[in-house]
Amino acid sequence: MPASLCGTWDMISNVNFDGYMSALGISVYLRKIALRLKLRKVIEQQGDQYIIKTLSTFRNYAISFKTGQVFEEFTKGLDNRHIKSTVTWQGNKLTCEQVGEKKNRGWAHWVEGDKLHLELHCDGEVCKQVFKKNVNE
Ligand code: VL7
Repeated sequence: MPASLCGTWDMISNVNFDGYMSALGISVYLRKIALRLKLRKVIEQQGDQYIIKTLSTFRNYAISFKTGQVFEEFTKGLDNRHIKSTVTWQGNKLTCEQVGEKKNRGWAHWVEGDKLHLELHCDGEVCKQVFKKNVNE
């Protein structure tokens, strides 16, 4: 069993978020705002049902899904695209494939020690974010 992703996690590093956002076609204006944000992840799980919230002072975003079942995702307030997403466990990584207009789009979450890792990819761009567990929330 992989380590639980559940909890509240606060971003401590963010590499190539700008490249990832560029690949998604986000404007320079929005990218500048987004780059300053300290994102928080709140992850809840009941069996194979998950909720992942991405929180910030600027915008929030949430998805809810069951592993192994394709779902319609609308990336509201992000790049505003409709995509078909599927989340599955690949070893210790919770991975999502996001099929739509953008090629090779998806993400993977995993836990290493007391850190939550997230790799976001789109086209050839890979963004790497690391989060530290927030034990107060
Ligand atoms: C979600 C943002 C940048 C537009 C606003 C920035 C506001 C806060 O897919 C993601 O998370 C997965 C895995 O944890 C679960 O949904 C990443 C943030 C990526 C892409 C687009 C900039 C405008 C960001 C919501």
